[in-house]
Amino acid sequence: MKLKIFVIVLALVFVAAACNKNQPTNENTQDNNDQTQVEMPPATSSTMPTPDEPNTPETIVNFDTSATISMNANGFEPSTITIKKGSTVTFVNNDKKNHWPASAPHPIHTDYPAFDPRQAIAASASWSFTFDQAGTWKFHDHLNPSFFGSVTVEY
Ligand SMILES: [Cu+2]
Repeated sequence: MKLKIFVIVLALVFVAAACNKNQPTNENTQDNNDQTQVEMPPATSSTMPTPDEPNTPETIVNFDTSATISMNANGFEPSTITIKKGSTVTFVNNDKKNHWPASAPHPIHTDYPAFDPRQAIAASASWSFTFDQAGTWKFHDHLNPSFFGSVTVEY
């Protein structure tokens, strides 16, 4: 009988020891959490391709070009153009009269408010505007709205 009691006591000691071992095991779990945090940088590195994606549009923006639209007695020439986003269009007044290129609609120019020199362009003078918003922007001559055209801005 004493042996059985001794064995039971031993068993209890082992159980207690096992419980003590569980605490270090919990610490190991915390270590595993640390390892999980260490695994975060690889997750961040897997996010690396995402910064590469914005680089693609940036590269397209670097296709920055310029275009010229002549303003003469017959209107705009060319009256319709397509450009890359970020391109600059120069409106050159080749007429003897003033001209005033501006965004639709006349007379408030609210489609693309910045697309408006807010003053007439004198003969032989010019006005440049950089289109940084994609879309098709209709424009007209504010001094002669029967002259009109459009600028299509692509990404
Ligand atoms: Cu107008």
